[in-house]
Amino acid sequence: MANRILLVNGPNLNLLGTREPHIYGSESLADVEASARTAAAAFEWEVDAVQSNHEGELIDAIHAARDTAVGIVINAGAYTHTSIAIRDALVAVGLPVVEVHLSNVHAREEFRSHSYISPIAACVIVGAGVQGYEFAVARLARIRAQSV
Ligand code: CA2
Repeated sequence: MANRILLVNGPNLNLLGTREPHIYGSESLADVEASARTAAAAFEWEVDAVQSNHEGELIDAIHAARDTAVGIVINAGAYTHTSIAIRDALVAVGLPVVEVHLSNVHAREEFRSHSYISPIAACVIVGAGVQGYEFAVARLARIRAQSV
């Protein structure tokens, strides 16, 4: 059985650590991915990590996970608030989804409080910074353990 999870990071998250540290912290995308890999290793999982600024590339990665992964951790960035296509892709693959946001989106502009992903996610984690990705991996592991 698959022992991999897909970690998806959306637009502009490649810039993590370079600007707006008061909102997103000072850690880089590489740090985020390393944290997720460390958390996943505790469950003997590996992480396939993708970051893209292009909606279609994110959708292609989600589709590919259908045959390779047991779950998806996703921070879709601003596509969270706009993309029915990413939501549909997540539903189509049928894997458990944990949605993560570094910042507390509910304490920011009103448009960030709406997510197309949250209604189809098994869990939503906001405002925990990079640690949120570790929580997300642990949550996926619990969901997985309860489903087998
Ligand atoms: O809080 C989050 O994780 C967000 O998903 C981040 C998105 C934002 O559009 C969502 O509303 C909340 C934006 C990521 C932008 O990342 C940057 C990092 C450093 C410098 C500039 C942008």
